Amino acid sequence: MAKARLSSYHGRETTSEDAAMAPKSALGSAPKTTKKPGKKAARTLNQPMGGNVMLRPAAPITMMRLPTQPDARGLDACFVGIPLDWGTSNRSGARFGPRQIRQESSFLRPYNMATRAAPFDALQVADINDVPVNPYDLKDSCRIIEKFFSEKILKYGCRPLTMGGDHTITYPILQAMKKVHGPVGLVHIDAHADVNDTMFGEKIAHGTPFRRCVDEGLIDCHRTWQIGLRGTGYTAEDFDWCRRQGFRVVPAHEIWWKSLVPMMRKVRKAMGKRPVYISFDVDGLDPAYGPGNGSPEIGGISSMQALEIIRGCKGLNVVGGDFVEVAPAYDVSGNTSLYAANFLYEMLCVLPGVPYR
Ligand SMILES: [Mn+2]
Repeated sequence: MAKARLSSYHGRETTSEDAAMAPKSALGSAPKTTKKPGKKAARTLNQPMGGNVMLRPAAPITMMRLPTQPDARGLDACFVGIPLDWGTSNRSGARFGPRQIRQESSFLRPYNMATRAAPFDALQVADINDVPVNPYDLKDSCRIIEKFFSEKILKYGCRPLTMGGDHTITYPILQAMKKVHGPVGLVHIDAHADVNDTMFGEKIAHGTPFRRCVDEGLIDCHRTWQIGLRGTGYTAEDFDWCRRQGFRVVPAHEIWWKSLVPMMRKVRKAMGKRPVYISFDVDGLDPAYGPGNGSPEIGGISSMQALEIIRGCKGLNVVGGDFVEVAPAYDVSGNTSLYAANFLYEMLCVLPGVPYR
């Protein structure tokens, strides 16, 4: 690891006196410089603002209080929001997800105590704000999302971690992904399969994204795992269609009370070295954990199982991920967004290139 150098600390000059005054953990890790193999110039890595530099409930309201920039130039990974909820069928409000997730993320520190991941030691990460979607047109919003991801993120070789937004957004994200990576393997945590052909006659909605992904060859059906499916349905076809495509369907009741570490071993074996995308719908969690969502179903996975799933993706070629359907208005505690922030951080921790110390 390259030697650390004190320098600009998220819009504020950090002096050696600050470093001497503050306990080492207060600054998170000090801003780091690193060299990419074969490149001459060292780069200064962004660090989340520490809790002893600025009180946690205070500004800035960005993911993990990271710096912002308008696109992903120079970044290895980025956080990005999509404030869209006009694809929902029941309770709306996920347009407020990104802002609330950023708000709750102010409590996050840079180092992962459980897994020893230190993502900010080696990756350049920033919050690139929100995609300017069109609230009066879902199809146009999908076009805007695909273009944004292609031209402002993937063009720079950056791996996006997206704050939804309802689940419609995963379809245009994966359209952009296909152009770069081809069909991706998918780790999809959700109460619902989201493979309806149409809803109210419409092809684009939050219950249709993975049907469209199959139609357009955006996902590799034989490397697609749907975990946590449950609830009432119309017919067995709701999930059987997925099985016929080659998806691995893991209904919630089959994993109740179980550690998911063994299942994730199978997931890793199935995924191999090829690109994998993680799409996490908050309603995959039991509503006891994540009540702030638009389509709650009882009997879901626990927060601990969710951690096992994401941490179990370590070693895979994870090219991006999203956490969707957070609708803060149904959760006065803010816990749903706190989960979202933590799970997005955990996704960051399993990206390729993250050191463990
Ligand atoms: Mn969903």
